[in-house]
Amino acid sequence: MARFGFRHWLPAFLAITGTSGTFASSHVPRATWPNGPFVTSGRWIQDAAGSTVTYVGVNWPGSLDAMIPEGLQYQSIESIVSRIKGLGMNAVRLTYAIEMIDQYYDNEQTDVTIQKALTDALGQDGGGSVYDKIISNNPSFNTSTTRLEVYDAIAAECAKQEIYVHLDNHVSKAGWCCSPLDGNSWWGDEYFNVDNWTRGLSFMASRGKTWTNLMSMSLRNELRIPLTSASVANTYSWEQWYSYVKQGAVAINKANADVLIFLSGLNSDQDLSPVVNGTALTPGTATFNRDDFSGYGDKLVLELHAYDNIIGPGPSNCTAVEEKLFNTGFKALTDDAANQFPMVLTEFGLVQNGTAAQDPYVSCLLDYVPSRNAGWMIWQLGGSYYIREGTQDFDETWGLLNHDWTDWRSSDFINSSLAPAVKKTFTINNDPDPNSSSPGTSDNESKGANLRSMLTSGLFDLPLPFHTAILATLVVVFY
Ligand SMILES: *[C@@H]1O[C@H](CO)[C@@H](O)[C@H](O)[C@H]1NC(C)=O
Ligand SMILES: *[C@@H]1O[C@H](CO)[C@@H](O)[C@H](O)[C@H]1NC(C)=O
Ligand SMILES: *[C@@H]1O[C@H](CO)[C@@H](O)[C@H](O)[C@H]1NC(C)=O
Ligand SMILES: *[C@@H]1O[C@H](CO)[C@@H](O)[C@H](O)[C@H]1NC(C)=O
Ligand SMILES: *[C@@H]1O[C@H](CO)[C@@H](O)[C@H](O)[C@H]1NC(C)=O
Ligand SMILES: *[C@@H]1O[C@H](CO)[C@@H](O)[C@H](O)[C@H]1NC(C)=O
Ligand SMILES: *[C@@H]1O[C@H](CO)[C@@H](O)[C@H](O)[C@H]1NC(C)=O
Ligand SMILES: CC(=O)N[C@H]1CO[C@H](CO)[C@@H](O)[C@@H]1O
Repeated sequence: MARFGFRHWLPAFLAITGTSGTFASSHVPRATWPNGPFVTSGRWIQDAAGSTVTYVGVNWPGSLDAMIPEGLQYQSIESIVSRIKGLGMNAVRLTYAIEMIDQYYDNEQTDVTIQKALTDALGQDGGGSVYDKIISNNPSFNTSTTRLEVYDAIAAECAKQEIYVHLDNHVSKAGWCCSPLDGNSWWGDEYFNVDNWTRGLSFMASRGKTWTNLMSMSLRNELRIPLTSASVANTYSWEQWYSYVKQGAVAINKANADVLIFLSGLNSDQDLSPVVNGTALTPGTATFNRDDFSGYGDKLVLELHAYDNIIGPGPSNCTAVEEKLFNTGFKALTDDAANQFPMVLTEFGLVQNGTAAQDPYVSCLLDYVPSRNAGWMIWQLGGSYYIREGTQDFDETWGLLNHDWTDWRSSDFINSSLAPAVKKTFTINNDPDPNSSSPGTSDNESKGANLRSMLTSGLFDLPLPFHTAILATLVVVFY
């Protein structure tokens, strides 16, 4: 399709937000987009011109049983990416399973076709029917199209529409995530083989070199205590975390030195505080040291997740939500941090059924995270899965889109919560953009500088009782 630029999406975006004034200044297409590679400078992500980049996007799962990004039996890749663009967002967190790469190596270094992957996951009838629908919505695919070619096509369409791709290793064995019993929890867990993992990270980092818009990769989604084995559970610690994180980071950086590398924490990625505080990575005494990432210390970004269904009901008010986020990692954005990093809240979300859209927890997040100049990505875009936990065509009540991906599940949430938060994120950052002509996003350097210094001055430094990782993980609730 033709380039899907500013003029195309702007009217839809303004209609959604119901305004004609301020909007995301960083979304005006430039000849140089994406202007990578990105680097970090203190708490900021910057493009090659030194301009601040703030990720705002959605999750798009591709790591469930079929190992094909979801939704293609209902919509074309182009129209799904247009949804992301229509919200004014600039990024997608695309998930994949290490098993996809394991199968590539098992299959004489040839990826499995989507036709076979669907039959393997859904059976002959289910797989055949979904395959036919995928081809009818996405006619450039055929019997020889592989899963990796679908990833390539998504990245290409995202590039066309100027959406950054963040690749997320969600699981080792493909499937729904993330219980402490699923064998995917922690290095050495039943399916989480360390060598397969580093091989998979390297492989995807190399593959992504052919994409113009792969800006970053994660090491691993939601690390958690493995309850499948006492001996593996005994290795669940910050000290071990650090040793594996360094291995994973090397694997990505050697294969692709351009991408940013996202570090996720313990307790289902709800804690990175020893890294931020520079305290001991227990049970050892060593502390996080950027020199351990020699030559690419400026490529590291932190990611946290926040759900209110973990440890029972979440904090009941915004002060409590903010304290929790600050103490577990968002302090990285301030001068109080021993180690400053950019921070992206890569998962949070809620049931999209109208009433839940008033959830105070999510409204607090959508206020706080943009106000701290942090990035964010909501879980998740799609309305259904090819198969989840044994159920074909599983309905995703947390999806922004409805079951057949044709419309928003809760347009009220989109209009009154999500789109304004997107707008707020870009407005508050006041990202310098010579091509922006919007009145609401004046390129007022002093305004941006004042705001930034206020936000990083520690004014918001608040104490909080600390939950232990193990307790929280043991009582984790899986929605
Ligand atoms: C089948 O699809 C692949 C991309 O998935 C493409 O490269 C190839 O040219 C297509 N083959 C035919 C015969 O259309
Ligand atoms: C690691 O990958 C190989 C293929 O190279 C596969 O046979 C094996 O099952 C994988 N290991 C795990 C634990 O998944
Ligand atoms: C890190 O500092 C925050 C307060 O800024 C505190 O709440 C948290 O417990 C500290 N964590 C560690 C591991 O030092
Ligand atoms: C906010 O929640 C915290 C803990 O959840 C509680 O201690 C505090 O009193 C609450 N503050 C208000 C203003 O309700
Ligand atoms: C929305 O979903 C939540 C959680 O499943 C449920 O408690 C609530 O009753 C639902 N509300 C409506 C209006 O369906
Ligand atoms: C959301 O905005 C769209 C576009 O302006 C409108 O069509 C839709 O009715 C709105 N939905 C709600 C629930 O207000
Ligand atoms: C920029 O912001 C400062 C402080 O808010 C204000 O005093 C000044 O007039 C603004 N300048 C322009 C050109 O908008
Ligand atoms: C008016 C203006 O500043 N236009 C610029 C928009 O961005 C392109 C690409 O960076 C420049 O070439 C234009 O000069």
